[in-house]
Amino acid sequence: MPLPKNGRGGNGARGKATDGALDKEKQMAASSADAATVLTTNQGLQIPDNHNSLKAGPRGPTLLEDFILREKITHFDHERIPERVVHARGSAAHGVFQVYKSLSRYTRADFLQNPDARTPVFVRFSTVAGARGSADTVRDVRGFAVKFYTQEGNYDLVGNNMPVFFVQDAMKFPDLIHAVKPEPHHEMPQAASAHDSFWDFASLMPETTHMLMWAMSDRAIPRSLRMMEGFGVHTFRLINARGEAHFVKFHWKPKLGLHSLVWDEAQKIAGKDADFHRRDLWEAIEAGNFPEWELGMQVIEEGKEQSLGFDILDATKLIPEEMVPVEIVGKLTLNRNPDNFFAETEQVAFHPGHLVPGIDFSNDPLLQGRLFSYTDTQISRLGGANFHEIPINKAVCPFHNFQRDGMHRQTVDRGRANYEPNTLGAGGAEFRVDGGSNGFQVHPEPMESPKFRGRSPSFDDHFSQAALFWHSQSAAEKEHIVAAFRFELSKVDTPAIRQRVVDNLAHVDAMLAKKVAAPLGIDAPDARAAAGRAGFRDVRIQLPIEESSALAMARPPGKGIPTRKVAVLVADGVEMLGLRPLLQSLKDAGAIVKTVAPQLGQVATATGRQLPVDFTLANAPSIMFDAVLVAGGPDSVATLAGMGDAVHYVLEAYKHFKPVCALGDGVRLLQGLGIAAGADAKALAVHPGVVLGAGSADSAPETAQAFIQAIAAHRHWDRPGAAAVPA
Ligand code: HDD
Repeated sequence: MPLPKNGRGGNGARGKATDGALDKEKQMAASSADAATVLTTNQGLQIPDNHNSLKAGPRGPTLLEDFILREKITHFDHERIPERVVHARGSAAHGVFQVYKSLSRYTRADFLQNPDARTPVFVRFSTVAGARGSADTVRDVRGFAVKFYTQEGNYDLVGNNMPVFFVQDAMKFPDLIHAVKPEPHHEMPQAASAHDSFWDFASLMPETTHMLMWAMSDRAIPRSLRMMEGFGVHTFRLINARGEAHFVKFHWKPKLGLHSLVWDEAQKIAGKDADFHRRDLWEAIEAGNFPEWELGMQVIEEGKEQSLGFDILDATKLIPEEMVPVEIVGKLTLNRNPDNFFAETEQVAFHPGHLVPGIDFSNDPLLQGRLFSYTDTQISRLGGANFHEIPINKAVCPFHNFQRDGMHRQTVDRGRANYEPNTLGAGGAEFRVDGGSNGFQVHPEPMESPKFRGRSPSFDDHFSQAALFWHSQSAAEKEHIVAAFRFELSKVDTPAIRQRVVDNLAHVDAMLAKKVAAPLGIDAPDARAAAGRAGFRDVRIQLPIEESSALAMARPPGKGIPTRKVAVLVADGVEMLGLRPLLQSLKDAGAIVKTVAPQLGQVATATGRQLPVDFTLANAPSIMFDAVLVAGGPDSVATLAGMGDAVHYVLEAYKHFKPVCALGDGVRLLQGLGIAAGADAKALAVHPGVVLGAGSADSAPETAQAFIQAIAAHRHWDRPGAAAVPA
């Protein structure tokens, strides 16, 4: 490895970021292996027979001397490493990050200076509670961890898709995770918070209330990893070249908009396709539909943070965008799938303490605890202190120090000098690092205070931001939150725990608590009972706003429908005249259109041609799609109308508030299901998100426009009768 030109004052000359995007790819390629042409042992010995062990005769026992068999089995026996204690299930991709303009005003971080510089990144998304093999669409927080391979070292922004956290102090993290993970006596339930121990803990820790609101909201069941926001959560510091500091909160805003699933749908997908999010990310990147996020920053001048009213060191608080706007500063694009899941996605090691000059911590006690945890966990997970040498973790800039040896050391350090200062190193000149203005500089935050084990009183308010979140939601989102609390608490066996949760919720909003409690077989919520319990503090800060639109997912519908998936239900006799131009319009708008039929192969069209079939009704149910289109043609529709699977397909899409479009005779199918009422297409009472088309070539543009608009709106929550459709 080339040594950096270290002079006095640490890292001297280092490459300035220009187009670094390929650096990581090249570096990874240097460690990659292609498919074998001959088979060898790990020592390079060619193996002529990979099917048979060495035996004492054709029917005799296997011989201990079979070193080839032993090497193969031994390696296999050790193929697994411990999964992450949290965030075990994840999916990742490579990409690039670029700032829109220099951020030198705020930070000296090299990768945030030059809009032409492309910094390679590796991003891993994850669920928190489930094991490595658990389902993707469970109700959970999602991890959003970004590793920037900058010319000044790796910078990791290890965030989540929610801007706040359950607890305020790292001291409570192991308790939180023990409580949410499967219960220790029987290891159930998998990847779910809907059980006694989680809600027992949560109900005894009112500081969890704000995050509970997020976790029970639709944010916890994203439609796609590509359609969720990300947050650095903690307050960090940016330091500019003059040493001036600003506090900062980081945001990732998805270019595809913010979208969720419906809870019933999410649960079904978990069974039908446990890899739903992983597959979606993989396929989008393979198809060249590179997901993008914009980086946003809320910047607060040091000294001004006091005026916010709450403590920016408290990770259960966010800064409403109405109080400090989010400045959009750059773009992240994911454009390459990993070559090998284990080598990259599994072995990547993030750490909030992987910093670059110009970015620093705050004193958030949750963040401070994380600074210890991540290296420690990597040592246990990746088997030693040299995990920075694993290709996916390796910095693209030169790195050098006198940390040596240890398990699985890759680097062959040359020479005698493994200490500093020295004169026996390269060139014989004295090598000494003793300060200077290069490299990472500690922000000299003044600090003098007696030691203290406790919480700052400025962390005492647990409800005002939970209430802000609740009041900011749309009517549909509020309903979903109530339903989520009810679902989770109905799985809690101990009535006293259910009671404590709703008593706490009464401090957020009386109506919310009452609605949640109604079907739970417990007493009406009692805010006073909550206030009387140990650990409860009824402290409120006054927020200058009562609602924040950025906290709701409901937004004005976007115009585009890129990568939205549309199922087209067809059977023999399908009428193509109006269908073909409609499908073309959908594809032109960026949608992914798939034909779904009773069987694979082809269906015969009304004119006797062949239409290829992508999926069967059974293997790609409506929950795999964003919208459903029932094609026309009397025979095709008659076949579908007679099939339970097809009828269920349409009803289920309707129940999940998805756009449903029917052409020609397909309209009758919808009428029969009560989704559209009326005698003819013109006189139909059309429900929100239901589009009816004549099925002719002439009417195709109009139908396409209406259907595209309906898909862009994603879900149609104001649809009547959806709840009445059997699940
Ligand atoms: Fe953590 C992993 C995010 C608090 C201890 N955490 C982990 C990952 C993400 C987060 C995204 C997965 C990284 C990957 O993909 O490999 N964690 C957060 C956020 C937190 C947070 C946003 C609060 C704001 N975490 C937190 C605390 C502690 C930890 C308070 C311990 C004191 N987290 C860990 C860990 C993990 C981890 C045990 C498990 C695997 C790993 O680190 O690499 O160290």
